[in-house]
Amino acid sequence: MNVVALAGGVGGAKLADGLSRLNPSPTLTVIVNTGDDFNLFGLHISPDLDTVCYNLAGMEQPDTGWGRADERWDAYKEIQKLGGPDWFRLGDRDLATHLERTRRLGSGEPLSKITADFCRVWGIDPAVLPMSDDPVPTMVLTDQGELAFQDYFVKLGCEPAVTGFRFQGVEKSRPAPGILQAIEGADLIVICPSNPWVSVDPILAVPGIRSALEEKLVLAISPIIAGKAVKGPAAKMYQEMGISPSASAVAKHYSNLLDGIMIDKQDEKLVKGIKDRETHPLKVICTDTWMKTREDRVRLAGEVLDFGQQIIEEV
Ligand code: FO1
Repeated sequence: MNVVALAGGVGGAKLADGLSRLNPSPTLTVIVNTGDDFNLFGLHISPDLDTVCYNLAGMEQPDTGWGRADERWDAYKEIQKLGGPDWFRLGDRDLATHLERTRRLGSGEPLSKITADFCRVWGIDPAVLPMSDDPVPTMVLTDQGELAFQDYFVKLGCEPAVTGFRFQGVEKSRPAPGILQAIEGADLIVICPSNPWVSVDPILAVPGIRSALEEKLVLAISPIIAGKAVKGPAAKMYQEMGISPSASAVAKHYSNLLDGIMIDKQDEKLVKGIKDRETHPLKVICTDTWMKTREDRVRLAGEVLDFGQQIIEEV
């Protein structure tokens, strides 16, 4: 089966990892949000690309889900001593990724090519594609004004109240090479349990991606369980945007793009409402969507493919 997964952040990385470890494994392409990318110390940092890659390579930091396992923090501690910016923690091994990526970007290579080369070195089988080679930084509109994404997310700890989002330059951006072909050839599109507002919407906003997906079988996994986000500010964002956070809100968020949604068994009471809604009723599977262990990732990924297969066979 040809599968394309849309991912950003830790939840997306975990499910992408589960999909890649299935046996038999699908032919997998992971399209990753780069709206979180930013520059620090002159380095180009791509947190979601790195989180996805480190997880696929089995070398992620288990406590946080981002950054490298067995990390050392010598450079970070020295920067702290010098009074430099320490709000964004960059480990020594992780720094090597940013240094080499920045060097290659500086000599004119596209992010997609650099990512593909890194993936080869790290022994990653799936194709990992940044949503675009063009910069599309996410700006968060808040009660404290417009903030660059990492300033909102890490420096201010998602404290400001959100009023909207702007994906800067998105209208002129192009999907990275290989994205439209991968979608075209896909039997199933999986929207991973990533933050709909700031991990998935930036991908969908790149011209050509959403319309290509509309032709396809698309399943999402809700990142909201029992009204709370497994990780990060998704539920807080829904609330601040005047929407009660729930798996139903996630289903509505993706509106006519979806064919089905997987929600957590804690949200069983929402199944009927999503299945029977007047506009665009969806197929729903209720299961344990919380990925605590690597085995959970693979089990959930298997259930996602079974769900897709079931819909393919019904048509
Ligand atoms: N998230 C934090 O909350 N604090 C950090 O210091 C931090 C450092 C960091 C370094 C490298 C990296 O790839 C990711 C890092 N993240 C950090 C996570 C990241 O900024 C966010 O989780 C994503 O951008 C949201 O998906």
